Amino acid sequence: RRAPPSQARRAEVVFKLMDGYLKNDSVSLQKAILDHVEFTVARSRFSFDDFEAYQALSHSVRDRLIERWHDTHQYVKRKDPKRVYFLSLEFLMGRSLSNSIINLGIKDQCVEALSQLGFELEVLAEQEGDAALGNGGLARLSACIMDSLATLDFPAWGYGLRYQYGLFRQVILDGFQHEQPDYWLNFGNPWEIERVHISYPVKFYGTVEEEIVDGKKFKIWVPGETVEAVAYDNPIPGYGTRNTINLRLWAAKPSDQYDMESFNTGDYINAVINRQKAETISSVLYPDDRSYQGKELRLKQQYFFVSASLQDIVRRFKDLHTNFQEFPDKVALQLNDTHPSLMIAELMRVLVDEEHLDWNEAWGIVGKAFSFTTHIVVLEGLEKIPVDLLGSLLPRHLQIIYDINFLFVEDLKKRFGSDYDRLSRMSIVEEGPVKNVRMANLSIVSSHTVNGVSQVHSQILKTKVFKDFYELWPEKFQHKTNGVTQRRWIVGSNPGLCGLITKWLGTEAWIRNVDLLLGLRQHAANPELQEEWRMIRRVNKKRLADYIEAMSGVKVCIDAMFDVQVKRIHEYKRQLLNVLSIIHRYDCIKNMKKGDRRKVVSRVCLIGGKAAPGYEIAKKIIKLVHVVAEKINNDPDIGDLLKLVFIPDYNVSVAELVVPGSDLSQHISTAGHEASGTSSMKFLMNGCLLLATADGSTLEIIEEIGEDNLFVFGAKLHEVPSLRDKARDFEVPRQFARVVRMVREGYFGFGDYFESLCDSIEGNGGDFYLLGNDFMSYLEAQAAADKTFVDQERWTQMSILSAAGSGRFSTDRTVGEYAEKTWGITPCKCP
Ligand code: CJB
Repeated sequence: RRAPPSQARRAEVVFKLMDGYLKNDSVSLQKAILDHVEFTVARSRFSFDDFEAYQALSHSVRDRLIERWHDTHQYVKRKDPKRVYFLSLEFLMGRSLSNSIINLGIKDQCVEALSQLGFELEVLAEQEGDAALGNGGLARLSACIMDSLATLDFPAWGYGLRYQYGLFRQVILDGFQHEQPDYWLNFGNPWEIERVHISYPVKFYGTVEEEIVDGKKFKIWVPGETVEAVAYDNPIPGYGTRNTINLRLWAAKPSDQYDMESFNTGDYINAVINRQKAETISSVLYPDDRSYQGKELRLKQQYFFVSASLQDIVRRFKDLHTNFQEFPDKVALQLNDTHPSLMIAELMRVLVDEEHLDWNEAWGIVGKAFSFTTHIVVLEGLEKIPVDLLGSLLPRHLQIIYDINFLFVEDLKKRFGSDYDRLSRMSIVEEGPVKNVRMANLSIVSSHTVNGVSQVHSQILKTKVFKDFYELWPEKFQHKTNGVTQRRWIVGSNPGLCGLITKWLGTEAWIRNVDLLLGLRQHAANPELQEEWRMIRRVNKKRLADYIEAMSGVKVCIDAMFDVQVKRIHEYKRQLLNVLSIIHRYDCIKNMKKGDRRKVVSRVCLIGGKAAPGYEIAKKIIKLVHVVAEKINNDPDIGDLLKLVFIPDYNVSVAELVVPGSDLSQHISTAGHEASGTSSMKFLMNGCLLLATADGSTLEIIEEIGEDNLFVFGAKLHEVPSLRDKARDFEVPRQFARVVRMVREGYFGFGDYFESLCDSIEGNGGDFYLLGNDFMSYLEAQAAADKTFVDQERWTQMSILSAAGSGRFSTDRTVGEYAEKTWGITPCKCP
């Protein structure tokens, strides 16, 4: 056999053949598209439809991403800086085509290349389905963070799971939510690269045994089942830089490793079928964003993700290093909530059982590597794993967690003596009828930093949820206010506003340096800017109105105020408060003298969001929106004064249409319940005014743009506990009692069905979320919004000031803070 050519010889050949990088002029792009039509999509160059054109364009764009992605990897590998690994079980990426084209800076060329072939970029972009591998805020935040990490040139990786079924499709039948599977890979996914050669075995079940190596005892885990994790890579391009980072998602495949026995039993067909079951591990995303406790499959998903990611990270580390003491100098492991927190026990297992480090040495490394972000505000929301379940699926990990806890509690005893209440609150293992591992406690004990996702959330963590831990380790606690990326949420989804901002700031630099948006403040009262601003907003409203009509059949007038609440349906987010106020508005209009109606500000109320499949109350809220909408929209007496429309199947790409077209958006959670909230930031960037409670990141928005520039209402955080205590004696306002009665008594039909919903806000000891209490101040805020809307100059000025003040809420700022204060990483820009 001939010897393979040396690297240098191969490079020589490649360079001789290569004509530089792929070109980005429109002719080169056109040729690339046609080649992909013919050879990738396997259709004739002379005849292909929109979907095939989308596929070919996506592959052409992907080729360009891959070049940059390779270069970034090679460069970062050579430089070997400390890298951050962002570990999240959920990424809500949405569509990739437009975002990639924008970040590569090739939009105009693509438009031109396509137009000569008879296609429109916007139409092709619509062909793409959403990658909805996440539930809500936490998952979308992960996606925005990836965009900022790439744009700011940070050496970073994202790790997640490649679910075959993303978040369910919401179908509304007769006003009720039904869940349909989202088999998003049906038509292929041009944005991922399958890496069949990058795969790792992941073990489950089995027993723990001892082995002796060089006279020392070590534990070894003998697994009962092994599945294979295969990597799927998703290049994430930065904007205005060549840096393109990787989001590696794992898919489960059957393993060949321990299969012989099952195939030798003679039942070949069943053996094949059983093997195939391995794939179920990564098959479906859990659709409830708050509770999956005690589910074996969920725990399997978590460990599958953790084990594969850590094997990959350790392999990369060992490529260049032999001494594990250097691990924390090269690796920052970011836990996005507790979902990946099993990695703590896994890293201990790898270091102690496989690498044969001392426990203390290993524990020192773990403590320097991990940082932990929690997105939960209330103690009851924290994740727990039943000890029995953990012990059967991951016997060695349970031992390790017990050992970590033993040493931790021993330390606590030295410090707090016999304060057993405190010890039992802080213990990683919760005693009780069902013993649980408290994943947040494990994460805090093992991480060097812990943070909340807004200022007030971080404060609540210190004073309530993790008070004991804060008293023990005040230096561990940090705060990092969330953000969103302006690349997707202005440049991509609101090109009109993007152009206008660039024109008035005289530069595009704000797309990378979003603080420059502050420059808009000085022009906020300028009538010329105001006029242009309103025109852009009108075009966006028209686009949204067309969508509403196409989807619901309801014609809406774009002169009306578009008033929007889109987010997951939760009692604490109080969509019910919104519906009740809409009923009140309807009732008031009905009871008005005809002449007075001229003063009514027309509203189009839009509500959208998914309810977790098992969340009955949330599903009833969706039905209520529908019955109320049915009544109002078909009342000839009301006409354009009020419309209510439910936006079905709310997702990232629907948000891209809704956000730029909204006048007013509502963020009305009971104070103390929204950790941060990020959709408010997208609306803010787009110049939509906020109607909000003083909760989560809204408090910081108020600080930034001033209370005069949004509509704030409702109980304050410090008032909530005493209001709850007094709830039984609280006399609800008659307006509130009246609208609840209308629902209860069947004014909109389905009275019986809504009884439990009404009880949740009126029953004995009910109204935990204080709807009755906040109702009047909510109506006042609504009235203030109406009054301001009539004064379009004032409204537009507030709108401009909102966008101008939104820079602080970019993930560029968030990520910069994490890099400096938590991860200890610096940019590594690929030349
Ligand atoms: N959040 O989306 C989720 N899922 C959870 O399981 C817990 C919290 C949300 O995370 C967002 C990102 O930090 C926050 O903005 C939001 O307030 C929180 O509810």
